[in-house]
Amino acid sequence: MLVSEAVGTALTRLGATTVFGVVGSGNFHVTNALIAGGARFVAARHEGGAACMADGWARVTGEVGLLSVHQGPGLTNAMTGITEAAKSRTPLLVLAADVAGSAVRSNFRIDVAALAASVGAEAGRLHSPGSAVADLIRAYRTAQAQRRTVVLAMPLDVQAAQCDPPVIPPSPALRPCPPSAESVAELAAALTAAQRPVFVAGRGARVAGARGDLERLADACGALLATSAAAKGLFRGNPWDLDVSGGFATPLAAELITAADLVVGWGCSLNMWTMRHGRLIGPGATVVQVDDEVPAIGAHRPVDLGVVGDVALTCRAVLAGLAGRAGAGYRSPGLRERIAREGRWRDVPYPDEGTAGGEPGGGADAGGPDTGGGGRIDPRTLTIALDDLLPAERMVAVDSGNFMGYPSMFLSVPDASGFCFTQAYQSIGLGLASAIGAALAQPGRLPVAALGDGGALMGVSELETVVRLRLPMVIVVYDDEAYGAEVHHFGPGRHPLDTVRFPPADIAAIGRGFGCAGVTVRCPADLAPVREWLAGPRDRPLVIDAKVASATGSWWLEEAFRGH
Ligand SMILES: Cc1ncc(C[n+]2csc(CCOP(=O)(O)OP(=O)(O)O)c2C)c(N)n1
Ligand SMILES: [Mg+2]
Repeated sequence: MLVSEAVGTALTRLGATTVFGVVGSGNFHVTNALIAGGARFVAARHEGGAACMADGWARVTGEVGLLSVHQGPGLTNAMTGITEAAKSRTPLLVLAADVAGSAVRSNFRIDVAALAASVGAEAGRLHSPGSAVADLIRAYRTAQAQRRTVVLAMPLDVQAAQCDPPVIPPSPALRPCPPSAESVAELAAALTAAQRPVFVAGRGARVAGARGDLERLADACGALLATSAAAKGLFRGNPWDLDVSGGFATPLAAELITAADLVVGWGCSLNMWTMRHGRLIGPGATVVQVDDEVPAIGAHRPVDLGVVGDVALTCRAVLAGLAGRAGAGYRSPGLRERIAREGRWRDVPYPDEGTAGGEPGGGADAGGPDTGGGGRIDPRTLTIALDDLLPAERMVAVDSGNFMGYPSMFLSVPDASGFCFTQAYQSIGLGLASAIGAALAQPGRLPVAALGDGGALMGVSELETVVRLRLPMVIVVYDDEAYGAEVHHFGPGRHPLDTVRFPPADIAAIGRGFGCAGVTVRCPADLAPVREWLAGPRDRPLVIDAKVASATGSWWLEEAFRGH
């Protein structure tokens, strides 16, 4: 058989079910072999979108995402999405066609391995027809077992050569690593001594499926629970859940985390975002980090105790080691009541900065231009109203920009698999495509893509994909007619802002042009068509062009610029 067929066949035998991509001559045969083997191919309109879809899908399913691209520009177009995946430790395999080694004058020639390495992805290659299947299996298992993004170069001459039908050697199940007995004893002692312990769980806790174990241990020592933004939703429904720690933390969460005498990061890097550059760690607080990878420990913050081990296994071992010695810790009936009262952003009072307009905006199917009289809705009021309107079973994906805290803080999610937060590379324009991948991974949930107008227009080509796939997606665009992040960052310095401001764009009409329903929202009353759309049949996506008030920058933005 041809190597291209063997690669597709081997991938489906390895467990591949879904592949995202844009097909050109170089990945045509491999992609078709995948389909012939039973995989679903999802065509994107731009490789950057395809990469983000595969990333979003892999984050939510926990399985290896597959991306199939043409040689040269197919890969370079995908690089921003691949970088986000690599920095997020998404298990992703990129099937990257490449020119033959001898094609030194080919227009498509690039250094694939150097490109992959430069963004933190692993580089693999089909070295020869005889080794191709082994090269593929190695790349797939690296992505799977080490949660890495692997770019596999597939030279055209190797793909076109003959090879034996693939044989997949069995791979032994890998068990998570338990912590050492000494580490367990030290952490149990720290928890026993602590009066105000707080657990901050990150992506590693989510990947380990450790919610139940963390909750049991927290119950035993009276710890409060919080997550990094990437793990938002992990403790949803727990009465001691403070939600996200970091720039998006509520005033109550920030107060309680700062007052902790013990902070334990569970599969969480405790980075500048999660810990507000360390300001969420009170003076004298003991910091512990539990991670199954040695390099992660202390990488962002000095820690007093590092525990190398799987999060769930560590929880269980420490719980057994506590043997009822710990006290009530941070918990009291009064505090529980306070968390219930003040624990969500929507419970925090704010002055509504919406501006009154004349006419309401156009209805969902008005079809005409926005008729609004210039009013603008407060993004908090908008998001709280959407939180009330949208079904609780939702899948929220957020793009980057000044707006991004509003959906992250005011939209609740059912669990950590209901939130897709692609901010490891801080790129704008990824949100819509990652929402598509996440939506395909969670077909029972209402997908919600929350975008800025800048990111929405940057990634707009995938609106056609949302329509073509008939995804019942709500795409809410926080439209301030600007690169708001830059406006609010540089505005106070009285710099010229013409480069980062734009004339009004009728994004609802753009959505209708793609085949979506479109509604312009300038005040809460304009949301009535959203209710109608939700009533059904939801046979096409809904674009909400929310003309948002933006007199002031968001309060988390300052934190973001500290990170530059
Ligand atoms: C690919 C990319 N280009 C440029 C930037 C710099 N940048 C960060 S936020 C931002 C503005 C985004 O505008 P928009 O999507 O409208 O969101 P807003 O900040 O207005 O809420 C820009 C240009 C970036 N992060 N990524
Ligand atoms: Mg904007």
